Amino acid sequence: MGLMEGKRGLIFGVANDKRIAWGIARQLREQGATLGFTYLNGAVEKRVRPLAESLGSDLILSCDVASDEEIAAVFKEVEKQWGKIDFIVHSVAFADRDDLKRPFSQTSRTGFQLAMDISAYSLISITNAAMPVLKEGGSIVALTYLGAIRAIPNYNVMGVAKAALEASTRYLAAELGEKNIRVNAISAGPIKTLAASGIGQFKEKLKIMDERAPLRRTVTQDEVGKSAVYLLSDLASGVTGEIHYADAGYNITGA
Ligand code: NAD
Ligand code: 0WE
Repeated sequence: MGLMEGKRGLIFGVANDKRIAWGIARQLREQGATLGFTYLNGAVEKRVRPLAESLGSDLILSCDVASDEEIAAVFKEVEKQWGKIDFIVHSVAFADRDDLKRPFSQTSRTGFQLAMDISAYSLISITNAAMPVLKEGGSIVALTYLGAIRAIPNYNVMGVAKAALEASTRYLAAELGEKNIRVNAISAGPIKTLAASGIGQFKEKLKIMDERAPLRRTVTQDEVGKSAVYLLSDLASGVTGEIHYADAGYNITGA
């Protein structure tokens, strides 16, 4: 019997089959979870719908996490269709591309606000809106990156947003523990096929990581997915407020 048998949950941030959220979805499904998906907009929907359906999902909803109204509408619909849920995956991040290139000190006020809003505040808003459907407790997992705690070249304003996301994970965990809601984050190592691969010398960095990380390689989407299964399942029933490194050990040696 699967570790997630009888559990239902929602995944924010599947855009295509290369993404971390998709590795997580696959692993959750393999363990018997029933999945719902949200997508950013119509352009993304075209790719997400067939993927979601291939995992037997029929709850596929539009949600721009910049909008509290859209987030509320998602959980209204979830309540209508499912009544309650057991887990949520937050796999959403966005910063202005220029802010991942120019010197960090030149980050604009609006660029800072955008990165913070989409990449960090959205976890708080989603958690708050989910409270009515997390009736019997639950588990929430967000995706973060080492740039939250180290100054990684070019990660810039995203690092600041991830620091806020990690702190939010701890504050939410502290508050919601009494309702048996656990909140954790997975700090994933850099993954080869990503939107950010266009960013300065990323390929070269990945190669160096392959040589220096303890496992002498990068992690895969499915390995991050297996960590998510652990944190979302009853295996981690005593774990909350944790930043879990699924990164082939890269955080301990640097790369
Ligand atoms: P990705 O760019 O595909 O993921 C970002 C997702 O956020 C996309 O699905 C996009 O549609 C969605 N999104 C952006 N703005 C949105 C909005 N306003 N409303 C709703 N959705 C919105 O790339 P990914 O690499 O799979 O990243 C997923 C998560 O993992 C992110 O939080 C990222 O920071 C984190 N992460 C990625 C890596 C990596 O190397 N790829 C490493 C560590 C952590
Ligand atoms: O969190 C991320 C990237 C998230 C991201 C990616 C983009 C590209 C497209 C946020 N906003 C945007 N905006 C866009 O317009 N990662 C952990 C992957 C990543 O991004 C980097 C990295 C790594 C690793 C950027 C610079 C240096 C390293």
